[in-house]
Amino acid sequence: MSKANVKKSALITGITGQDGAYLAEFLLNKGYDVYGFLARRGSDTLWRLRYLNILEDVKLIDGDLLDMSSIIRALEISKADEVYNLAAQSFVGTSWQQPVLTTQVTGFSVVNVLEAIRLVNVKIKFYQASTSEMFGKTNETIQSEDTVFHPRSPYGVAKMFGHYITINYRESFGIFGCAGILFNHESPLRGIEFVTRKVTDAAARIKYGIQKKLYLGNIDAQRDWGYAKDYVEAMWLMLQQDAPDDYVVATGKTSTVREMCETAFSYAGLNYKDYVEIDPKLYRPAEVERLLGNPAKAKEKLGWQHKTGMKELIELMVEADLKRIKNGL
Ligand code: NDP
Ligand code: GDR
Repeated sequence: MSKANVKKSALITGITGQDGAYLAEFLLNKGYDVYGFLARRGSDTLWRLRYLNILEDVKLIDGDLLDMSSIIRALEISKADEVYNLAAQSFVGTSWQQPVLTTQVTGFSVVNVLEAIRLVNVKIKFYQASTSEMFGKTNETIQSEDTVFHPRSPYGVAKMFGHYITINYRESFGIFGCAGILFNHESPLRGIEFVTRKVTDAAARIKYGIQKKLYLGNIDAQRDWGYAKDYVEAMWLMLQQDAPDDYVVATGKTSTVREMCETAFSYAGLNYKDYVEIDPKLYRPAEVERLLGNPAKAKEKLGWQHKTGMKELIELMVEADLKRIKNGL
């Protein structure tokens, strides 16, 4: 078999998460052997892989990002050409309740993966899931790769470590490491604790009369929301370039949580003002008020562009939640 015909192998950490599941589906469709790094939990975490009907197609390897030996083992078993490091404690709110764990898992463990790559095979290409949360309290109205970071949460600070250690291993050891600075991206597979899914789930429950009110925190916060399914393609594209680099991935449009609620509830035939109440306990100790990404570099260099805007995204999420609740799930 010629080199071009050899199947590529990818290892995804965080395969049970929203992005991990969509990326696994995307890479399987590209003909990859897909390995997933699976943390041991007390309960089942495979529902997203089942939802996409790919559980049988991915190969799962037990491991935890905090245990470098398990990462080395996973690299050896998978013989990965590409590693996508998506695992993290990714909920910003929890990062104030569990700052040490968040620092270790979301931040320090990135160096575990990079060290494992350096030891096993420096030719493995590496994707790090960086985030717009690193911009935090920014003065720039639109954020790009050149915008100064000012993270506002332990999560954002931990992600900055992951970001810079990726750049450092690229500059120190020539590792093909890319950091994707992704803005918020959502889907029907989004965890229920994140605001979009909390809202779309509530709109569907209220529609079916099984919930009365929806309590939210700061609904004036603005986010640049895109569709996770679009965004995983950008991750892959970064690792297919001639040289490693870092890219902002965003839609270039921002909306308030309030506008997102309006979209979700009106799709369900409801007025959000009749149901949404503010609970001050849901305000964060330090908020990221406004995020808006400039995806020009990703467009120019990767040929990547978002396909799904906020309205279409939220509507497809409400549709999925309505269907799920109707089916008693
Ligand atoms: P999720 O929270 O849905 O998924 C996180 C994944 O990390 C889960 O598979 C989880 O496993 C796994 N994980 C957590 N701790 C460990 C550990 N110690 N060892 C191994 N695996 C672990 O996140 P998303 O899919 O939304 O995001 C993917 C990545 O992208 C994250 O790093 C996130 O911070 C980042 N990001 C996300 C954005 C978004 O808008 N979605 C935007 C920018 C960046 P388990 O299921 O067992 O808990
Ligand atoms: P974020 O997403 O913090 O941007 O991080 P989240 O959906 O949690 O919050 C977005 C904004 O909504 C405001 N908000 C609420 N948020 C939640 N979760 N619940 C509420 O009730 C509520 N009310 C208002 C928040 O204050 C915030 O301003 C996500 C995660 O996926 C990160 O891992 C990722 O890095 C960033 O997106 C980009």
